[in-house]
Amino acid sequence: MEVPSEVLKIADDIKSMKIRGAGNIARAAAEALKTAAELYRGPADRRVFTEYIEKISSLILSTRPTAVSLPNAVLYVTSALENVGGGFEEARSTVIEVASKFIKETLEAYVKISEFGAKRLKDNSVVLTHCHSTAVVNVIVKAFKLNKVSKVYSTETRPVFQGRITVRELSKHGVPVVQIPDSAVRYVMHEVDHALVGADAVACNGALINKIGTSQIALSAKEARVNFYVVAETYKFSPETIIGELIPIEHRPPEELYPLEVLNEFKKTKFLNPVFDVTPPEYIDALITEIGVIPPQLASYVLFEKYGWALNKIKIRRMGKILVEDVD
Ligand code: RUB
Repeated sequence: MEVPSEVLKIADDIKSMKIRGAGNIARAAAEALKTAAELYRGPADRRVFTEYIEKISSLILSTRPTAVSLPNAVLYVTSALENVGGGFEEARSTVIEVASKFIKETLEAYVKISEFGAKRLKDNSVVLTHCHSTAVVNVIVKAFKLNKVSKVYSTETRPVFQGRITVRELSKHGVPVVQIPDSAVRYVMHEVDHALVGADAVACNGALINKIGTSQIALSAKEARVNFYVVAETYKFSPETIIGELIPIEHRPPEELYPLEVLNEFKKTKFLNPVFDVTPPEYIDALITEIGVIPPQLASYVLFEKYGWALNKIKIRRMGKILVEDVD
C-alpha cells in the first residue's frame, strides 16, 4: 500500500521545519496517522492495515530525532491500535479517533499551562524567552492579559531565527517585545524577572532538551538569580530515558549557517550545527505542565504515572527504527 501524498507532505514539512516546535510536530504526527487511516484503500484486512500504519509510523519517526513529543504521539496512537479488539473497521476507526483525541488534548493542555504559568509570574514581570515555543507564547499572552508582563526579551535564535516568530506572535497580542541577538542574553539578564523556555524533551532526571543556547541562558539566569522556568506538556517527557536511553541531539546541515555559495569558499573549514542542547535539572526552578507546576526532580514520577503501562513493552522508536522491544 502506497503512502498517500498528503502524508508524505506532512513528513517533508516536519523534516524541512515548515512544521516545527515540539507541540506542532506531535500534532502533525497524529494528523499524518489519522489522514493515512482515512485515505487507506487497501484490503479490509486488519493485519495489512496494521502493517501500513507501522510503515507510516516509521516514516514519521524518521523526520526529526529530538522532539520526544513525536514518538510519544505515535506511541499514543499505535498502542491504542494494538489494544483494541475486533477487525479492520475497529482498527481503522481507532486510529482516526485516538489521533483526533491526541490533537484535542494537546490543544487543551495550553489552557491549563497558561493558567498555571501566568499565576507563577509576578506582577509587572520582565520575561526573557528563547526560540519560539507555542506553550511559552500562551503563558506570556495569558500573563500579559492579567497585567503581569511589562516587557519580553526574545532572542533571535540563530541560525534559523525562530525568535522572529515569537516577536510576531507576541506583538499581535500587544505584548511589548524586544528582539535581541542571542549573545545579548547576559547583557539584559540583570533586568529580567523570569526566563521562560519551551521543551523538546524532558528526561527522567528532569534535564531539559531544548533549542541550542537554552543551557547558556539557564547558566546566565542562575548566575543572576533569575527564575528559570520550563513550559512543557507532559507528552514531551521521555519514557525511553527510564530504560537508560539518551535523547539524540539533532545536527542540521551547514547550509543553515551559510548559503551554499559562501560555504564553497570555506573548503577547509568544518561546520557544526547542533540544534538542541541539554540543561541540567539543577538550573531549572520548575517545570510548568498541564498537571501542575512541579520541580524537575518529579519528572520520573510523572513518567511512571503517565507511561508506566508502556515500560515493560517499550519500543524505542528513533529515526524510524524500532531498537528495543519487550524490555523486561
Ligand atoms: C523548537 C524549540 C521549542 C520547543 C517547544 O525547535 O526548541 O522551544 O520545541 O516548542 P525547532 P512548543 O524550531 O528546531 O523545532 O512549545 O511549540 O512545543
